[in-house]
Amino acid sequence: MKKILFLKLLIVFYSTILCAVPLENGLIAYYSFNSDFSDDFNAYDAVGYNGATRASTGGFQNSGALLLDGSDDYLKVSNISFNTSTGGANTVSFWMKWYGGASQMPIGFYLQDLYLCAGYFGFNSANSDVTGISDSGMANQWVHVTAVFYNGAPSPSTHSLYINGVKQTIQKVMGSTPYYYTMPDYFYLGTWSHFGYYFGGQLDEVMLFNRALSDTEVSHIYTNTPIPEPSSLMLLALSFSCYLLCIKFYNKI
Ligand SMILES: [Ca+2]
Ligand SMILES: [Ca+2]
Repeated sequence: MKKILFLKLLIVFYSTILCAVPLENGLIAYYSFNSDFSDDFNAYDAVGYNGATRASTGGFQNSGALLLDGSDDYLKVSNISFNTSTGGANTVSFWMKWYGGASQMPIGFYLQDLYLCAGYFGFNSANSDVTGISDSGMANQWVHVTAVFYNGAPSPSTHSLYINGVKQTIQKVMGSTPYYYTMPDYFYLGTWSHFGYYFGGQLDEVMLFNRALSDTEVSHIYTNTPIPEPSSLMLLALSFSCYLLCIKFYNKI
């Protein structure tokens, strides 16, 4: 009886720890903007330009967010490794408070980006194109965005866009035939490789993954806590050590 109770407690304890483990499979970089522009998961720290700053409140759990003026502010991250394999994909996830300005890019890579233009929001590939949705209801409020960039030209059959955790029905709503560009080894927040189209508003909890996320994973990110600080990762390591010790102890009961 004593053994069974102990085993049950052990299972509950370890299950709790495991459930607290966030989504880290394929995570490349994570920016909480809670104190600066550093990468909270890896070492791909961002550099701000032209006055890019932080809002001390706002964003996820009012923890502070990136603030861009819509005139020339942007952030750049260099020497980052995206998935460039055939059939592969990269995913970006973030909270966005867009101030409603025309023709703006919250995130851009080479000539592929997310574009707010002419009443639409979605994937752009430098051909005056948008594969996406209406931007109705998106201005001046916090909206959670997840975009899956498949390694190919933007298409409703390969790319995915989620708003507040819900997969959207995207279509080519603007422009000519989308192009495909290989993912570069950098990205921008607030513009793209050719500059301009500066985003005015706030961004928070920016996460980049080197794979396509599932619907369930996107929902998890939307509703769940952010990636833990290193201290939480240490807690996980300690819990595993505890687990091993408990097993040793259990064998002596
Ligand atoms: Ca934050
Ligand atoms: Ca500025």
